[in-house]
Amino acid sequence: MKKVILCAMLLGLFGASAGAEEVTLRAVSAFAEGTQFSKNFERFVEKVNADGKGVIKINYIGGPRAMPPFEVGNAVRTHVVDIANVTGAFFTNLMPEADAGKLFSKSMQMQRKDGTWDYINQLHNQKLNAWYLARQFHNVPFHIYLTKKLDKLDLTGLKIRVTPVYKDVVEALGGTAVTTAPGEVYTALERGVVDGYGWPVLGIFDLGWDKVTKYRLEPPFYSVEVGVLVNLDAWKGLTDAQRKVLNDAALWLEGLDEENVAVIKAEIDRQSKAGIQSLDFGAAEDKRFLAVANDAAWQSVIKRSPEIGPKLRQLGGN
Ligand code: 173
Repeated sequence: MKKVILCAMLLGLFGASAGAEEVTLRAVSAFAEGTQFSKNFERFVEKVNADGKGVIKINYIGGPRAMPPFEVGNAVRTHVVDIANVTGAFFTNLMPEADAGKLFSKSMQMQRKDGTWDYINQLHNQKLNAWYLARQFHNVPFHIYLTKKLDKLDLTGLKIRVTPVYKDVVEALGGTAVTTAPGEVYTALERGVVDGYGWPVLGIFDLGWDKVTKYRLEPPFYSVEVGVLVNLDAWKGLTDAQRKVLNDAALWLEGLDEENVAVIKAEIDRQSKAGIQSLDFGAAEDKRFLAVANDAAWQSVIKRSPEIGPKLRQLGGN
């Protein structure tokens, strides 16, 4: 009996001290360190490490030098890492609906209020074994950039570098889609393997693409989605105090999206100073482009996921 009590006491003590211990999460980013779509995540890591002293710590391993970007989603799923900064377009192989985030341009404050985040989080729980902690860049659109001038809104005969974000719209406009990770875009352009590429309005200077880019096709379309995903087992293993540090920092991170309006203005200016011309075929063609982009994307999501796709569309994607 004494032994049992002693054991229970020891276990109890051990349990208590384990719960009070600082936990360390291993993190990676699908985007290069210090570049546009890693920057705010890196600020988030700093904030967690400052606010979470003695409670929770993030050990940031790095970007694509540490792990190929298209493997990051699977690394979260299988708990090779605990937390990651990654866009859904990089793991549609595991979760066909993952790139639908680009069709939700509502603020995250709204998405958390109206049930959108909740539904998207559940999908990540079920399909990727991940907790959808935060979503960044809802107010940053994409463009197609070109090395050649077009005389009409038609990509026939052109090869365009894509990810699942742009594949459907590029094909709907007659282009040939060539999938590459961001790290291969420069070489593909330089060697003429592609005549253009899809990318957000921000970030083309980070990897030197401005040197091989001549035109930015209008209009801007969709909405960047870069999520912060936590392996679901890791998430469930955290204490309330540890989760609170992450949640508070996640809301703060989402709030950083307010900076994007000014950042976009400055970046467009920088692009034109770098000699990149805006290619615009007028209001009617812009409207047609957006309709084609929107329809092609939803059709593709619904085709890949016939049950969930329509539900996502109903949730107020565009
Ligand atoms: O690689 C990409 O073009 C891509 O899909 C993406 C998604 C979000 C942010 C930046 C790039």
